[in-house]
Amino acid sequence: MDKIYIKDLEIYGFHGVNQQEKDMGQRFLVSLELFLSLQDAGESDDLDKTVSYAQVCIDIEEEFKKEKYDLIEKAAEKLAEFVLINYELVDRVKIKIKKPWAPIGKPLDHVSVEIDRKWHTAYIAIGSNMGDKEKNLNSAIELINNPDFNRVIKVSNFYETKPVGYLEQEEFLNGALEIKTLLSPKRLMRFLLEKEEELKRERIIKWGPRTIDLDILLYDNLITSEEEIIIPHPRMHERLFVLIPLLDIAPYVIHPILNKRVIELANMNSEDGEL
Ligand code: PH2
Ligand code: MG
Ligand code: MG
Repeated sequence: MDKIYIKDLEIYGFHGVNQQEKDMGQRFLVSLELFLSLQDAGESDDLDKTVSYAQVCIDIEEEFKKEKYDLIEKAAEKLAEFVLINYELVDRVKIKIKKPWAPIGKPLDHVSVEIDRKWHTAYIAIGSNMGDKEKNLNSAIELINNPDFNRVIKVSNFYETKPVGYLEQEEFLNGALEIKTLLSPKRLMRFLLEKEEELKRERIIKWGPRTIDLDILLYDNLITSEEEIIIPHPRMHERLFVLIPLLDIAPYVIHPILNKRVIELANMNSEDGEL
């Protein structure tokens, strides 16, 4: 991937655990690696096709001085978020913050932290079979599209589906979303659980009626083996109520364990399945 480097931008800031650092401030050196394709700009010689490093320096300085954090870890995290949210062409960023004059009374060249952050692509299944189902799905989509860290990119059609598993319940309305997210899988899962709570989901019967169910299906090409968060979703490949909506928005996306496209998984199920 192409990159723009900004090395050791000097910024006077006020981050530090010691009160003296917050009061007096000190010089920091901030380095960035912006990952973006430079090919269009290289061909056209047009600044609008890339990111102005001059503008990044101005913006980064302002952002860095806005708050006084205890930790350079926090300052780095905030800068990474700022860059990914405000520069649409940048999909990954590395931020390094050096503190060459940290007041620790020891001779050292500098202390520093470096972090590497990017937009991830995730697919989410949404379902409801209580109350105003369509309204529940639309409310969930609105809540998921949190501008601080998520972007809903694609929304499937909604499909009425017969309950699978526990049968004595109303029909479902099911859909699927493609999102870009800055959240890790665990944080994304926690975030979705919070949104389920907000939409008053009550967990009474396993696989039973619910106002809203939000499940992570895929997250980049990630394969996890933890029990709390299993990705890809362990049953997605055998559920038409997941695959049919997913087919609308991601027919050629590949299931990283089965190594099959969504369209192939849907075909494998549709011979005997019904929606
Ligand atoms: N969700 C379940 C169990 N059964 N059936 C349909 N049709 N749609 C669902 O979303 C669904 C289900 C567990 O999450
Ligand atoms: Mg579910
Ligand atoms: Mg669920």
